[in-house]
Amino acid sequence: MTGALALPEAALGSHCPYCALQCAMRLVPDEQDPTRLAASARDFPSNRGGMCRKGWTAAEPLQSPDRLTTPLLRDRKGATLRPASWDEALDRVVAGLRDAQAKGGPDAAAIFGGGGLTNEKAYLLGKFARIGLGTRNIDYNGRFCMASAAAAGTRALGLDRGFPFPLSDLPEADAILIVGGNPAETMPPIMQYFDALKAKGGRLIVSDPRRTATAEAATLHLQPTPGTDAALANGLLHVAVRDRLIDEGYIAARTEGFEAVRRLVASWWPDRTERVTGVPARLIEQAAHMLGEAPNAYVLTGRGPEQQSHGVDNVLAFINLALALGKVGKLHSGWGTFTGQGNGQGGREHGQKADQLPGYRMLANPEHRRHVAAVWGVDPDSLPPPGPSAMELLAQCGAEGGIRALIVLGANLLVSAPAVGQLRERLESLDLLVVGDPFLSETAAIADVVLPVAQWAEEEGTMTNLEGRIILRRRMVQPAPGVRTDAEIVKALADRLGHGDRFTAEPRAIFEELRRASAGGLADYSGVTWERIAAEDGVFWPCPEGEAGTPRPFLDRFPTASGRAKFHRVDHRVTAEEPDSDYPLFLTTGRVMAQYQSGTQTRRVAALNEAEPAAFCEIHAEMARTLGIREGEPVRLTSRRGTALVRARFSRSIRMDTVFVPFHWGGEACANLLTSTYLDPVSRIPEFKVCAVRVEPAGAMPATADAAMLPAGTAPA
Ligand SMILES: Nc1nc2c(c(=O)[nH]1)N[C@H]1C(S)=C(S)[C@@H](COP(=O)(O)OP(=O)(O)OC[C@H]3O[C@@H](n4cnc5c(=O)[nH]c(N)nc54)[C@H](O)[C@@H]3O)O[C@H]1N2
Ligand SMILES: Nc1nc2c(c(=O)[nH]1)N[C@H]1C(S)=C(S)[C@@H](COP(=O)(O)OP(=O)(O)OC[C@H]3O[C@@H](n4cnc5c(=O)[nH]c(N)nc54)[C@H](O)[C@@H]3O)O[C@H]1N2
Ligand code: SF4
Ligand SMILES: [Mo]
Repeated sequence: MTGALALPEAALGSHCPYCALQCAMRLVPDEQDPTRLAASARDFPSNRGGMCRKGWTAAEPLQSPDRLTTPLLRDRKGATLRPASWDEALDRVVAGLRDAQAKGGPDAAAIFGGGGLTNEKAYLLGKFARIGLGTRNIDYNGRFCMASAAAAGTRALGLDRGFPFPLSDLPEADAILIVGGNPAETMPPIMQYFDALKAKGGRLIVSDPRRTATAEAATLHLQPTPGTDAALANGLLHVAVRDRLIDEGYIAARTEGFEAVRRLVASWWPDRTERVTGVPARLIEQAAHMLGEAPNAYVLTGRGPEQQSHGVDNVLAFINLALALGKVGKLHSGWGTFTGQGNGQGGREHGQKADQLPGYRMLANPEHRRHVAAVWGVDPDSLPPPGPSAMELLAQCGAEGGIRALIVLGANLLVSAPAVGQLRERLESLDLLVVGDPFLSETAAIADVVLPVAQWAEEEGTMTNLEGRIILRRRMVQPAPGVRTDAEIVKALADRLGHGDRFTAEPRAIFEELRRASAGGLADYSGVTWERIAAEDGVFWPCPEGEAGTPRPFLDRFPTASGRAKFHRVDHRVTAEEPDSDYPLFLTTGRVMAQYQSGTQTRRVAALNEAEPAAFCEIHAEMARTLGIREGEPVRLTSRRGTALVRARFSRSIRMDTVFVPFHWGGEACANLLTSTYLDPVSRIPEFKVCAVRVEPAGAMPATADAAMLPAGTAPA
């Protein structure tokens, strides 16, 4: 591919393929090598011309010699993958789906989607599962990501929208509390808003067990024990009540259920909160005052408190705090969550979630089923019931009477799901595993059929960013020869299954159908058109037909039955797996700036690999010394699930009882060999942020554990 191949629309630009900030950019000829394309930032209300290193290098995977350009087939288990034609591959998939359903019923076929897929593709996957396959088994990797925040937002405020305000509102506040989010590494251009806040005298408070780059930028850093977020929130609210920082007028006018919370937090005295969280009482009081005395303030949560076996409670506890201070549903104040994946927001609104139909309608609601069935032209009774969540779906793979055939589009489970050692066995025991991916990911490498899909800049569609702003992904280059879009794959499968007349692969036509299916739902997109998106720099949902869109949905009322926000009485509960004498340290996992998710894309970019070549274990230097570990040397981490090998990286600022491993690598360095499968009872999110490990010097390091960059055409270990 060369720069000359860019389509005319490339001049208008698109958005970065990675995180939910969706920085606006375009593809331009590379200055050093004009035969190649490079990414260039463009101005847009959310990123304001900013991009991070991943965005600047995002053109590289498009031009990678490593990308798949032909389907691959495995003739039998144990055989190697061989190239095949699209017809042969699709026929094999359909035969496998039919066979699985003949033996095990409709639910023996399953789909696993992704929060990086466009709205159109998320919609299509949900529709294909329900009326193409008739299975209830569909869920997606957003379950690993946004599920706790989504459940908490819905329960407390009546709506699940990551930031219910535009980013540009942030600096207008006087204080911001970030709980377990590290935007300095995960969404760097957002830092300009926090910098602007501080420049005008506002305060930034960060709660994170590590002294992250974000914590470095804060006015005040609280360093809680992993898994104690609800206790910290209750302690902060205790001080706010005691010192009369709460807004009784607001509580009376706009909320319900405060008295039970007031009684609960009465016993969360600062010294008790200090004993549970490890955060000094003095800092708890200081933080409560900074936030409570600010006329306007935001409380923002990230994956830290959310990816826990009580992630929903943690978020609800922080929403309680924001509500009691009178800070939600008014201009320049609020609660928000940093949505993660590129389309983490839209991907959870249009039906690839186990219990949902498009427009945030629910499969369990007869009224909702009728509406969507009418758009699809099917009998509402023919729609399957809600299915199991991601981890529960995966647990059924290959099990007796369970799932026999699984299609994965937009996820790399063998790096990103918890307890991957055990998961690998389950995926290998399927009759048919199909993976659609631009690259041979770790999961694709064990599939029976691998389908080469087009990349972001080769397709069009809409995405919904972390602000709830619906934006346009433009096609900027011709697809590489041999690849197909996910929508084309779904359409081809539907054709072969005899349902072709109900499906199209044309993104714009899918969007028109999505508009109708979502009309009247919570996530109403019926007033959104591609022309409006282009003309207005995006449109905020909900946007019913004929309306302007909703940048700030809670200003007048909350979309709950009573119109009021709801407090929830949530107490601290200990984490599912506390350290003990065999596994004495907390392991927490997360991200580094230069790598994205399972690394399928960013581990193929030279500059990113140079910056962050391999996984590591961040450990306090004092703790390392007592364990006989030397800086940069290999260490073995062991949990009840397995063992991982990475290099030690010393820190003087992480908690002594906690180590951190980023999860972007597979093989022996995969953090998810260690993590547990405990789930939150409501959101069913896995507890990625807390488990117990032992850390020891490992002696020699196998070469494979350091092999971050994958040479062309190789399957990762
Ligand atoms: N560079 C980069 N950027 C990304 C991504 C990426 O892979 N790479 N992924 C995108 C996606 S999908 C997501 S979901 C977002 C995630 O964005 P973030 O939520 O900002 O990222 P994480 O690193 O997962 O976790 C945030 C912080 O939680 C802290 N933490 C760990 N345990 C606890 C705890 O018990 N309590 C508290 N309060 N904090 C804790 C960790 O130390 C970590 O610094 O990033 C998006 N952006
Ligand atoms: N230990 C630990 N594990 C975690 C987390 C953590 O903090 N700690 N975070 C969790 C979170 S928040 C998330 S979001 C998940 C993400 O985990 P994954 O779902 O594994 O993330 P990605 O690497 O984005 O996987 C997307 C895959 O789809 C491919 N792909 C990209 N675009 C397309 C497309 O348009 N179509 C198709 N078919 N494929 C495409 C990519 O090449 C890649 O292989 O990881 C979770 N796992
Ligand atoms: S990865 Fe996120 S922050 Fe970085 S350029 Fe892309 S959209 Fe922007
Ligand atoms: Mo995520």
